[in-house]
Amino acid sequence: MPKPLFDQVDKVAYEGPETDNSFAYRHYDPDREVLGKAMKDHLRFAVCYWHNFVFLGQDMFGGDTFQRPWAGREGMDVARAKAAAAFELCTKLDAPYFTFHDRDIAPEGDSLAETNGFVDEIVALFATEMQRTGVKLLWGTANLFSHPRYAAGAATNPDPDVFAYAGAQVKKAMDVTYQLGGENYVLWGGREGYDTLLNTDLRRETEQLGRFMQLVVDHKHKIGFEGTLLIEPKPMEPTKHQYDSDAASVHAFLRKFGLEREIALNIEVNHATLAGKSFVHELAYAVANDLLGSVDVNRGDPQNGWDTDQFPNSAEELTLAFVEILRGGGLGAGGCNFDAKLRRQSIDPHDLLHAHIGGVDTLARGLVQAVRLIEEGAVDRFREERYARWTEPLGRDILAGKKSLEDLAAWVLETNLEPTPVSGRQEMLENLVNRVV
Ligand code: XUL
Ligand code: CO
Repeated sequence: MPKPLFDQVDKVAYEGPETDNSFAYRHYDPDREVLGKAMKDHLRFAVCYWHNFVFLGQDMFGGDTFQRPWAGREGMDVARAKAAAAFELCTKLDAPYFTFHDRDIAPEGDSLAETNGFVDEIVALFATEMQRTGVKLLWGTANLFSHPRYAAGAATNPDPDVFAYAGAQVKKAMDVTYQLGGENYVLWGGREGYDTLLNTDLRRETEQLGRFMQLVVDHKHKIGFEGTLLIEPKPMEPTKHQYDSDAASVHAFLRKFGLEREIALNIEVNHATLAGKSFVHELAYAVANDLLGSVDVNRGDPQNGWDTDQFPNSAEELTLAFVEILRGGGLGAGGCNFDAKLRRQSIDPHDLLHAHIGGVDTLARGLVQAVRLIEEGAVDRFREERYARWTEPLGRDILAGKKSLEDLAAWVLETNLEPTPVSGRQEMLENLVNRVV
């Protein structure tokens, strides 16, 4: 039995908003019924492997800072120690799910065969731990961005050998995700983009990416994986421009290759803001186009423009997010994956507990407040009334394709039509939101 990493805590439990215990949930009450469903089944939150067990606090100006038993060490012993810590963190947080990249869980060997062997060993350990603890896999994914072979992209690489290698890696990552009962499989195209158009054939690279996605879809059906395939949009970083920029660009890509019924979206907060959009916009776009699969929850910092991947702490932002998610019928087989990392000075392992506790409580508050806003009904009623005239004959006929521009021109001239402006009432609606947050 390895020594516990979080030795000050046995279990984080719900103690209510008044508790002074910083290792307790104040809002996340897993079995509390919300809209006829347990809170834990709305949130389906996940602990990610990479930020918690791989990242050690380095930034572009300095090396590792975190106090971890594996700092400065590598190899399979370290991989086993990280797996033990991962299941310790999940069980202590009562997290129903975890997520990982293939290269988070085991080191690269001298050949793909050796690397796959390392992956298999840790996957077998995961299977035992999942059985023992009841923690489940929300999604798996492949890291197609860290190794130097992917510097010019994976599927979009000018060299088909790299495409082949990426294909082999994704096949393995999908196979083990399926083996572990993963509920989704995520594709984030970290280096599928360009740093300069001077060396980039954009048309060709897009075709390559489309072919790659089709191969992923084919493999899913071949192995009988029933989980959802998800693309995670992000506009840049590490590339200057990433093809999967935002929900709308991924939608256009999916339609171009006829994949819009095969692949959904994993929307990440800080990727949305990096794209100059809001999280709630990206969710609304996904919901409006039946593409919402799952979410990566985190936040950026309003003062800098990059992907800081901080733990979410704005209940207001998450309230509006949950309004969209609930409008779309909830997250289904998706969940809320904490794609978030500690700050460089938060060096104690227990900071991982504080970070997740705050994040989970913020999600819980967002959910409850969204339900309050929906149940109060005034915002939805206002929205509905705003469009009510589209259910009258003129609106209905326009949408049904029964009116040409000539018909409309004749109607306007005949009736001397002059539309009456009405207020959009933005401030009043904002006041309604402020009543619940
Ligand atoms: C990177 C990012 C990834 C994906 C999975 O910004 O969000 O960790 O979530 O590859
Ligand atoms: Co992410």
